[in-house]
Amino acid sequence: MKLSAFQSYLRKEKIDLAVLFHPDSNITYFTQMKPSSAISVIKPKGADFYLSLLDKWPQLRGITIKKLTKGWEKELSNKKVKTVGVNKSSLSLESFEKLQKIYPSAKFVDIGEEVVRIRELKTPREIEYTSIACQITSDAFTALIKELQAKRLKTEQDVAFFLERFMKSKGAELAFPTIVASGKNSSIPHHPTSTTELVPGFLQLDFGAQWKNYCADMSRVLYLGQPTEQEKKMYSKLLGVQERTIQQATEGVPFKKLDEFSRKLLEKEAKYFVHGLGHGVGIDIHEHPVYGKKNARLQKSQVFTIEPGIYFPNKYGLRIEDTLVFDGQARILTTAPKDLVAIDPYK
Ligand SMILES: [Mn+2]
Repeated sequence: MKLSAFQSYLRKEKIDLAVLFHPDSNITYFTQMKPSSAISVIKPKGADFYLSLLDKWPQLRGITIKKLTKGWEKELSNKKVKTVGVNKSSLSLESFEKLQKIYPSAKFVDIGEEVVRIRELKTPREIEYTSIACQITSDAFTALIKELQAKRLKTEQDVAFFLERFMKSKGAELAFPTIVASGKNSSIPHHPTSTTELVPGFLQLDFGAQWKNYCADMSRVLYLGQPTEQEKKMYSKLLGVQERTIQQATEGVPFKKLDEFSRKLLEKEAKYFVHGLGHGVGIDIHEHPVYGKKNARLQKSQVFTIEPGIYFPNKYGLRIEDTLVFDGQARILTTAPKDLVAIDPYK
């Protein structure tokens, strides 16, 4: 993607080269592939990406692909190099110690923060890939409703398999392990999908497709059986909070403000909102913008989620989540309907 933007940063900061080790999603960002193993050496001019023979080598402008051999340390070794960029948040101590031997005169600086800043603003192509991932995710949800109405699914795992099979059959990968939580299980935000039979009550879903390495993230809620008035009220309150928070997503608004706004609207239920309002989405399911960070503001070309949730211990939980892009206004990419659908009768 924006390799040249990163290279101008290296020039400006007088960094001789930056070395990235697999696994590091920045390698996927620059190569648009997921290698089995890789070392990337990016210089102010040019870049060498060492890949193994296990993967198909991509053809990339401005990047020379070389074979990753056992002798890579020798090949890279250079006593003259003065400044080496590394990604602190992903580099292992083992790899770092190797780098110290390869570049004995170098000082090491973190370039991770800069790549994060570059990745935070998506190109039109990245937005296109994310939109496709979100469309497949939304379509899977619509198909699921029909499948549940036909009573073909018995367990949480059945539901997860249905969604995953649907998304994969469209050529997508999964952005993260699908969460399906039936009844009381929904009170745990990250409930591990199990072989538990579906029970009457709320059915919480949190899932996403991945299209050409770009993730979608969506949460929806269904109801098996007939919801009580109280349950309906709680659902529509949360949906109102989610929609009104999206309306506040205007240019330059601090993400912290959006988070506070949604908590205010939740009133006495705010204490059951046990996680942040959302996160950036891209190659990583969680990336920048990070809402808790000071000065994190909504900008054009960011892709992000809005996902308020409330979790009543031992009763049930609800979370409604969309992936959005900001292009002057907040546009919802996960277009699946949000009105509560009750699937009845359901035992
Ligand atoms: Mn999310």
